[in-house]
Amino acid sequence: MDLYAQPHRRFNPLTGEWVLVSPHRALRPWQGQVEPDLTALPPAYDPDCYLCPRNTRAGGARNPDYTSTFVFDNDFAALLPLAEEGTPPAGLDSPLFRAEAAAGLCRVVCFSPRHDLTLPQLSLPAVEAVIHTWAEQTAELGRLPFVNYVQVFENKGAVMGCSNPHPHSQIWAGQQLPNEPAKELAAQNAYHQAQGSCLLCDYLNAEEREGVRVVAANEHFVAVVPFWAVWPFEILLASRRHLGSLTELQDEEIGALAGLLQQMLTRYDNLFSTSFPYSLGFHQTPTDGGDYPAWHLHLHAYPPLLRSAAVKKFMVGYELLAMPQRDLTPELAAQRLRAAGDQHYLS
Ligand code: H2U
Ligand code: ZN
Repeated sequence: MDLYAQPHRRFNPLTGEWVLVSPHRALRPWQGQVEPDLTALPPAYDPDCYLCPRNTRAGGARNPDYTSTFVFDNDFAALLPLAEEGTPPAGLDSPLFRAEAAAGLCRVVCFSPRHDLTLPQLSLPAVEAVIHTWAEQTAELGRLPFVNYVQVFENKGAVMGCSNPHPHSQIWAGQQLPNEPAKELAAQNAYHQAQGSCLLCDYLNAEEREGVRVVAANEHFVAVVPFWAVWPFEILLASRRHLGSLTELQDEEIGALAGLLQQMLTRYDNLFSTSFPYSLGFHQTPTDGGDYPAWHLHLHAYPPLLRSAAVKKFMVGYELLAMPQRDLTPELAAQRLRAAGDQHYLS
């Protein structure tokens, strides 16, 4: 079987799901060169932005004159701390109509006072401050009795449904393990039991030996387009050291993570000379007090763009009804990201 020419499916060992790869469809010409999009560069401060320093938010609260990261409770939180436990209402006690209370807390983390600077454009110390904040929030929220899992994520770009251009991330900390981490927990535990080693430690070693899907790496972290990537330029970034949570990162590792995150996001922006949209987030150990020796801290980045700043991949049709599918091979995607360079196109 030729993985670069023939339709085939690839297995995602982290979720137990398959992706269909159709490389023969991607043989059409690649229009690599694109003009930088300089038309809509935002101002450093926007008086109408809900997240800029000193401005009033949608909920009526006023932001402080912050100078580094700024964290606040989401004014429109999807999870609330006081979920009512107990018997569900009549009719909801059947296996066909299951529901349970879901407590939690949602916060917003502004990266910096600057309305115009995304993660790859901030200084390295500013990105380190963001990672420190994510780790502190994970520790603080994880200690709450009703929080058993802390999801740190950034949703960037209007095309991803991001409602505010001021660079920020979100944290949803909840009572239950959500679907994706739950699948990964089961898969990592099963692999650990069967092989006696860590799935992602073994995977990173194998990827580094092969090299073709590695986008960037440094002393402490490696970023690859995973063998089983679903999104065209999907990236999996993981620590070389086996650790489970952002809270376990040492200062030197935070510096290395900031550097590699900036480098991969710079490559994203350079690819189509645009501020690259994506959803990214960390998968880390649950905070229910249990031991999770098989869990390996990692970050997923899921960007929707396919061929240019304007051409997006849609997860519809076969993907919605059967399984995800891609044309561009992960190996070619990694090659293009390596070729995109690590000097930001706006710098
Ligand atoms: P996005 O990351 O999808 O843009 O969402 C921004 C979040 O910020 C969203 O969850 C919150 C929204 O509820 N928000 C506030 O809490 N206060 C505001 O004044 C504006 C936005
Ligand atoms: Zn702003």
